[in-house]
Amino acid sequence: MTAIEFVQGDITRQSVDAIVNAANSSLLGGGGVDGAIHRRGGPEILAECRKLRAGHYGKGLRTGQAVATTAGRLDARWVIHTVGPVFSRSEDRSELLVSCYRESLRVADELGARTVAFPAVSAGVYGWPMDDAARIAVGTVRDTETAVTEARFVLFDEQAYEAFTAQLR
Ligand code: AR6
Repeated sequence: MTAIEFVQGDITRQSVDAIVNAANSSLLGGGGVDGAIHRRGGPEILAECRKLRAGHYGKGLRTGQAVATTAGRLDARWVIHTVGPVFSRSEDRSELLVSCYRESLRVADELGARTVAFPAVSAGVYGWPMDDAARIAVGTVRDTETAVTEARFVLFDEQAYEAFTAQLR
């Protein structure tokens, strides 16, 4: 059984086995959560991302996939980078967002991570409406079989926190 927790705050301040990053397919950093993780985690994370790009991920990480690196100076063992879909009104991309959470949990299981912090993937720069992002995130984690014992959603602001907690009410 995975316990689902909600926290309003900064994901880079969490003490967990793995922190999920809302990355982009370049794996080379960006704004939002991604920028914050690389800033606080330090250059070790980017160095490992560059190695991934030089190896198996030469074309980048595909949308909906996930891959782990060190967590550098963060209070975690791993960062699991996943690439959310850009929201589209004309095309239903929700299966790709479902995949981000499933794949992140699969990678967490491979690593042996038991506590995992998630941001609201795709709900910032990528434009996904928060209520729908919350529904997909919580529903997918709840319905995925995993050895992770705690999935902690870390929401940056009150609106996001409210949208996520509403899913379990
Ligand atoms: N802790 C927790 N949540 C945060 C933090 C933080 N420190 N900072 C922002 N958020 P986003 P995306 C929230 O844009 O939509 C990057 O440039 C934020 O308020 O980080 O998947 C990447 O490189 C929002 O609710 O991710 C990609 O290019 C949520 O995290 C692109 O943005 C996700 O916002 C990915 O866009």
